[in-house]
Amino acid sequence: MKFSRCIPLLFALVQARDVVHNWEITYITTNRGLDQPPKRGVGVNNRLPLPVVEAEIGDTLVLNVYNSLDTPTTLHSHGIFQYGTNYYDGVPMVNGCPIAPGSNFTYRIPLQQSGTYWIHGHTADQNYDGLQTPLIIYDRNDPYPADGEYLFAVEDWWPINIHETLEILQEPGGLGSPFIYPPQTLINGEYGGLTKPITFEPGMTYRIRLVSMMHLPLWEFALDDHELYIIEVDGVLTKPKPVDVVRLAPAQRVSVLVKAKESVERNYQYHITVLQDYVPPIEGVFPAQFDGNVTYHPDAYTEIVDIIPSEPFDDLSIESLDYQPMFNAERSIFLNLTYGFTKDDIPAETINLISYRDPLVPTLFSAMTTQERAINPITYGPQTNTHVLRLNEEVEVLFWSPTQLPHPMHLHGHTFQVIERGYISDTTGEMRQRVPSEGFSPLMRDTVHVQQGQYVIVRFRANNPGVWNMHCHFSWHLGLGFNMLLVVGPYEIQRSIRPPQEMYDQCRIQGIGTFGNAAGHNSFNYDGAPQLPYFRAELPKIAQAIKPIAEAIIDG
Ligand SMILES: *[C@@H]1O[C@H](CO)[C@@H](O)[C@H](O)[C@H]1NC(C)=O
Ligand SMILES: *[C@@H]1O[C@H](CO)[C@@H](O)[C@H](O)[C@H]1NC(C)=O
Ligand SMILES: *[C@@H]1O[C@H](CO)[C@@H](O)[C@H](O)[C@H]1NC(C)=O
Ligand SMILES: [Cu+2]
Repeated sequence: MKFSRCIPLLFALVQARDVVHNWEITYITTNRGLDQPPKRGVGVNNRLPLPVVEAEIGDTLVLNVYNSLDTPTTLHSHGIFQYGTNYYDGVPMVNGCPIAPGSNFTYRIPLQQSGTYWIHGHTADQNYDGLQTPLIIYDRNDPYPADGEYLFAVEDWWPINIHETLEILQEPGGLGSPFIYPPQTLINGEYGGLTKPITFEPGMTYRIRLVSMMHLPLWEFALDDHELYIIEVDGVLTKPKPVDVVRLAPAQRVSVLVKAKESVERNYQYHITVLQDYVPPIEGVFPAQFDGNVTYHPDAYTEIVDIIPSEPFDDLSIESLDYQPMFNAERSIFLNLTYGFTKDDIPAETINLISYRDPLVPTLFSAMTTQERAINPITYGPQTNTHVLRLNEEVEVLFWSPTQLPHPMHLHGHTFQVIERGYISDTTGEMRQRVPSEGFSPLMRDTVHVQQGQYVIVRFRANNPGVWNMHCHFSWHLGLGFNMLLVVGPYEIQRSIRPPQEMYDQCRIQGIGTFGNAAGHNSFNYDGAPQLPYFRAELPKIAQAIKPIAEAIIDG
């Protein structure tokens, strides 16, 4: 993959087609060209990074996967609604069975949205070890045409793999810290410090796509002395919003339009800054700044600025382009985002003190096969934290983050409106920010960053029959159980969702049941289902443990 690409827009009429990728998912031992020991990563066709996937709206994305790993795998197309194709959403034991080692599976995904997405592994956090890539869906009738575009996909690469990381995080008492093996930043698959120039031609308009494939830190994009206009957030077109800087949490995407200057007298710089917010300071890692040139003319003088803007992303001041007033709150769901310790003092991430565990039967199959019991959340087991929603119900979710850790919360199969943000400690409500309730089209997105000590309210219409995950997109947190399920329209699922035979074959070869409740029974009987770990009172220990280690790294 090239560091940055300039794609002339083609206005030729092309028929909807299959965009086919043949991916053998393989282990690959690499340090990604970084000053780090190599680790065993997960790549495709013995390569990392994966190729960027490009398609047009209306195309069908065909991913022919062969699993060469010694463990199951899946691919999730993040932000793609999968309307009618819930079984291709790629969460193992939720949307179906994973792809067994040594076997094939084909995802056939009709692309009904345009914009900036990404594909990533959703089994055992394989994305943490490299299995992830941008997915760009063009629209030849895009209301924001550009003369060219550039892509910046940014990820953190850790020198130990996800299993080793989770082992450290699960040390009794929460005393382990993966920060003793600090990551490096990759931009478009290469070391961030290799920032390459991008070229601007006078008078042209460029679209810059920003994709956060990070597992932990936030980052920002700025371009000196040029105005950036946000036009897309998480695949949703917005009214143009001028900003100096764009901040992205893990799993978020933003496109900006930039108008090039009329003259070639000067060159400029763009900046990708990895923030040191809620992570310990580690020299050259958190924070880190990568500057690249914006070249108008090879001989022109490059303007170097001292101050690079930095600011939070103001979801509440941006409007979606298609007018959709605030949804109602026919149902409110309160989610306390905390962590706890099991009786053995093992840290676990929780939502309402429930730490997610896979059911024995994939939840989609439970919804399909339990008749009228499918509307009862306990059918899906106590450990999946399932809420059952009526089709087209308008739902409000309050994400409450009382700890010292923020959470980028992602909902599958839908976008939600960001309605309100505030501080948990703000008992008077003075610092509350809320969108206007009339004449405003709240920003819709699929991943919202809930900052430490804050709450965020979102609303959405549950218009997509299927089983959908809602989880934190920090890979560490997801790996420690920070996950829950929404079953939307169980009767509509029973009527309309038909997984392909290939999916049933996968279940069969792995001995996974496709009938009954979370425990595979055709009644309210949960014998054999995973049980909830018991939690003793939560203490914000993890963040405290990180601090002395971080200080030692800086001093040493
Ligand atoms: C998987 O698909 C490839 C390509 O179509 C084929 O060559 C191979 O035999 C298949 N493997 C299995 C185990 O079905
Ligand atoms: C950016 O431009 C400056 C000034 O022309 C030059 O010194 C520097 O090497 C360039 N950096 C990169 C990464 O191309
Ligand atoms: C959220 O969970 C924490 C930890 O269990 C608890 O101390 C706090 O009271 C809960 N907050 C609410 C509003 O339920
Ligand atoms: Cu989290």
